[in-house]
Amino acid sequence: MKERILVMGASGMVGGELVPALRKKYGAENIIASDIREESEVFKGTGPFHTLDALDVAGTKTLVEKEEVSTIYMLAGLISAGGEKNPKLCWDLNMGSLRQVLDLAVEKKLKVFWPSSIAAFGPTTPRKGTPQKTVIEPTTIYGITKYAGELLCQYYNRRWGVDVRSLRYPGLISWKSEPGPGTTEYAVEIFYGALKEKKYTSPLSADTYLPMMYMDDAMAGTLQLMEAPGEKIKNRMSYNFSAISFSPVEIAAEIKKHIPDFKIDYASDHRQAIADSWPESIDDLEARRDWGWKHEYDLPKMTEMMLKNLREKLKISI
Ligand code: AKB
Repeated sequence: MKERILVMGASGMVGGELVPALRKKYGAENIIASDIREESEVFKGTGPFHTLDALDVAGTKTLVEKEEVSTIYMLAGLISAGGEKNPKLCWDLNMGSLRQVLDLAVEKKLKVFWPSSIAAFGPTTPRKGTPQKTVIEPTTIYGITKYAGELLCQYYNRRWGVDVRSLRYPGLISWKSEPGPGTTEYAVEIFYGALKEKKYTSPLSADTYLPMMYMDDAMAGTLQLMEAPGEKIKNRMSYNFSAISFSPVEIAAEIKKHIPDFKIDYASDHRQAIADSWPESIDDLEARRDWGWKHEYDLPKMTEMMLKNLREKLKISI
């Protein structure tokens, strides 16, 4: 059967990479992007786009029927720092959009991808090499929606056989779209600071380690998960998904190898407490074992790619 894919919440950082990757793989006309926001400049004009509120149950159903959609990637939602500013909206949007997509998946036999996050973990989780199954007591509203959402995915799979698949994304590092209001996003902002002003003030302390991944790896892993035969997907909550782990001082040192006069200073803000509640590194053995996940980008390779691509995008020659 021909894949017809709807990407909801497509104008954010993940959609900016996922939509072009899916269009390349399955043909532009088969990938329908939607968002309540404007169409992302990254993929504008490269295929179908519809303005859609991810909470609009009737509108989503009409679009799915009209476009004969077989798979939904549900990316809409508020992330950590943005969620703390508006906890009610974070809960309503993150849970409501997932729930309506899962209900539609039951009715229309759709396949679903939904991203969870390392934010599902909390301060009582072991912080180094966090295992797949462990204590999970998130303290941010975003993390609470992620853990509740994981359980909801598993419930819909067990109860109605919905083919829903999920990854616990670490901090994703991408040059194509602007970063959203998150915590790991400092590791994207730092490149803009380095190239535009040769300086950056980190909102996290020098030694705050967090799990991170270059976006090309994240997209490769996401497509690999979605294409894996159903019997290989042993986990219907969300897979631990990991590549690298570094601190602000380490990424700054890596950037300095390319821009020797780059300077970093530190002024921890509200994001520090969020980061301190999350793991430093993740054990993703089950993803590697079940469906063959492996990453390609380490810190030096990711830094090189970010600087090269952002220099071209921002037309900066340093
Ligand atoms: C955030 O920092 O809020 C996100 C995430 C790790 O889910 N990037």
